[in-house]
Amino acid sequence: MPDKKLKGGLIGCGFFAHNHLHAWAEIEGAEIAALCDRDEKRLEEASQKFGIANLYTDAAEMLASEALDFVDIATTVATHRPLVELAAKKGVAVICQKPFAQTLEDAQAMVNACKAAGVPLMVHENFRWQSPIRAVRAVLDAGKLGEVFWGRVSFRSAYDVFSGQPYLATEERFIIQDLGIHILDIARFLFGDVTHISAATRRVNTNIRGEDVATILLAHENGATSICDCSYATHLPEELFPQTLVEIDGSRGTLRLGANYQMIVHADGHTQTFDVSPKLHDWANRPWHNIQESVFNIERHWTACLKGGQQPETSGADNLKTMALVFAAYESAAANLEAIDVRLMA
Ligand code: NAD
Ligand code: 89V
Repeated sequence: MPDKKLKGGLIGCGFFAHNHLHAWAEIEGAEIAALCDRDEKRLEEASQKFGIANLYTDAAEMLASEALDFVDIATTVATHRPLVELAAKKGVAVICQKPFAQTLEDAQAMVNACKAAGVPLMVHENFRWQSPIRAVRAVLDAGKLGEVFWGRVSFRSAYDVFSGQPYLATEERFIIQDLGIHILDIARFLFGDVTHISAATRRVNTNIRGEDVATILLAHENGATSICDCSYATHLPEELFPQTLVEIDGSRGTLRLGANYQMIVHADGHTQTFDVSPKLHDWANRPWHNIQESVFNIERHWTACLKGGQQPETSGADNLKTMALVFAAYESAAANLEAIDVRLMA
């Protein structure tokens, strides 16, 4: 007999949730059985597009009426804590979009609430689930580069993210909280946890409120040093949005994940080039397909973890460490690049 499908409820049917819904429709072991959005128009649009009939404008009502195995929260950050705590109270497992929280206190409270309720909690931190980033990690795991001593994770673009996500232009904090968070998480994923961080930020685009450029230096527990740099003010001859580029130097060789998903590994005197392009799902659209594929990958991971009783890779507890980097980066930038000891935070 085939495994019973897990039943999920999606909260927040906005811009990015459509990617969640497309990906869920392809996940074998799970289905979205109900939708919730306090905006009826958005709720109706998603219902029509994805053929989901159980609709709610109130998350508490959805949780009271539906027998759900999990909720997938795709609202913006201000609503994460009340929604996560609501699901925990009902004993329902939770996926929560990034940025998980606006303060470390809120993030810790959500982790505590889910732990006390005994429900799994995963943060939808999907960039590390992009297949080019997994390919980089596989090279490291194979030990091909020897001891890694330096890395760079870089995202530089002038793509107009504000038309799809207008809130990004009006928040006091922008690039580190929205995008740098992914880049910092990739640095943790590739080079390990961090002891100290320094950052400088700048706002180039005067039409937005927050910073749109950040340069961040990380000292990792294993002695490696990395740079995370991100910009939405960088006009390149070829616009690479939303590609993350990676450089790694190790004692036996180097790795470069360059433009258009070309990965070059030079180790022990031999050079190999790999095309690590992401899969283009039927529903995906370029240039977003890299991110869209990672949504499918992280949802599949969640489904396997929930069925198998394992902790997801980007559990709430794990994400506290990424959140600590975000807050420490802002603290450092406000104090003119002062080095912050992040071990004292998470
Ligand atoms: P959005 O504003 O377009 O959509 C959010 C939706 O949530 C809205 O329709 C709103 O009405 C609804 N909502 C808000 N509070 C609610 C509540 N209490 N109950 C029910 N519905 C509620 O935002 P978006 O651009 O889709 O972003 C959502 C989240 O996804 C953000 O946290 C953003 O950072 C994140 N995001 C992640 C990625 C990624 O790759 N991981 C990409 C884009 C956006
Ligand atoms: O991934 C994100 O959170 C998006 C984008 C890639 C546009 O920054 O907001």
